[in-house]
Amino acid sequence: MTVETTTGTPAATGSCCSPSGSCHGGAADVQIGSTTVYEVKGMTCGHCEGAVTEEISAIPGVTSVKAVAATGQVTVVSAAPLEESAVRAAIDEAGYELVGRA
Ligand SMILES: [Cu+2]
Repeated sequence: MTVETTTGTPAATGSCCSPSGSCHGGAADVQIGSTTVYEVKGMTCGHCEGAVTEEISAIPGVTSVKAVAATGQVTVVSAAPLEESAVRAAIDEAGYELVGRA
């Protein structure tokens, strides 16, 4: 077997996002959308989580909702920052109370 000696392999130092080889200009705003954690009062079980999740999911621009009754925290991912009044209204509609941002 003949060993093919490759001198100066480009891949050794030319990593795509290495400090020297900037391919994205080091932009920090790669992640699209915003994530906000809200504190909700009154959730006690999975049903509560589901009710809150359903109402908040109905807000335009919301892409992901994760409600946790144990902590009372609801993580909302949206394409753009949400109006807190809209979130409050949705939580109120579900039958719970928005305490504020966690
Ligand atoms: Cu419940």
